[in-house]
Amino acid sequence: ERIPELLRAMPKAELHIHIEGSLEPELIFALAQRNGLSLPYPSVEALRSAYAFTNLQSFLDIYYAGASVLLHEQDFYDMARAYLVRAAADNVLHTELFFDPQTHTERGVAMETVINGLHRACVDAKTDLGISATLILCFLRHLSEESAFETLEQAQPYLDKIVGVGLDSSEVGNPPEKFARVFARCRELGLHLVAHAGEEGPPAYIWSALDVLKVERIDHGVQAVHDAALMQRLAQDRIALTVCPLSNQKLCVFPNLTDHNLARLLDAGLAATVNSDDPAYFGGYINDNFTQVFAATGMTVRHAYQLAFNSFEASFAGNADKRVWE
Ligand code: ES4
Ligand code: ZN
Repeated sequence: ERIPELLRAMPKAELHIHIEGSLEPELIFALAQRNGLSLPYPSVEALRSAYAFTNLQSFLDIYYAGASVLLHEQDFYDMARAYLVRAAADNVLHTELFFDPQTHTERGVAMETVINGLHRACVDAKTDLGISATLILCFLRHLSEESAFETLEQAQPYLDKIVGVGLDSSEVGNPPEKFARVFARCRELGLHLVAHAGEEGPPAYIWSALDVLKVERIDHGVQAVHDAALMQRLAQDRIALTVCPLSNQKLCVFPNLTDHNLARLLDAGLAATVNSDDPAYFGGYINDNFTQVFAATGMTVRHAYQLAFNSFEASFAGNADKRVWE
């Protein structure tokens, strides 16, 4: 009664949301119709009922298929706008949106189309929703280093519209080392760096995200509990983990939400945060992630305060925004 209300009303930052993963089935169908595309599902209900996943790859296959309805700048705007309206309703004050340009450029959609649509939604959100929103370009780790470099090249004219870069998609078999040179170049360009690591992959991938890629935050990172020295490193350096409880449950990282290790990470002094990952696919937005993981694991008001604090501390928002939040 009291804790769910606190969790909903609490100001928060969302740092791990794939904007393509916010595409609801209704919007997928509306965009398909608007763009004259036919989908391999007869209805919204049929598409939603296909959302039963056994691991990360089984989700990614359907997630990339859903994103194929995005063709025009307005499509990217409408997708981001819908998410930002929803986030504002959850008392999100600041958010950093991941986007996967290679999913679109490989289909012939221009980088300019993707970034301009998403960026315009971010600008409008500040004005009429009072929410600050920035963009993080993610490289798809199942594709080559060469493709990542080509993507960075295509994004070069728009770097003023991007706060950082990330690394996502199929983790196991695609270790951080594969992108060492791309991340070194991004670092020289002054971009912030994050990477998915330790979602399904081993603690070794978290170590190399930190020491080879030199990332500032780890996306997921829940496998860190299997390595005591890594836990100490993450706590000591206050490396944030952007944890996504419902994602972990739906992709069978933790078979049951009651098994989730979020409280254990916080109690070990790690800077964990709560995020929605792909809310249209995993059954909930950020407040659903908060209320469900708290209910399942018996977390406390102190945990809630710590998670809200961590989200702002770990954000890449500038000092101007941070002063307003104080
Ligand atoms: C993702 Cl849950 C997850 N993991 C890795 N890559 C992703 N892209 C979108 N969602
Ligand atoms: Zn993710």
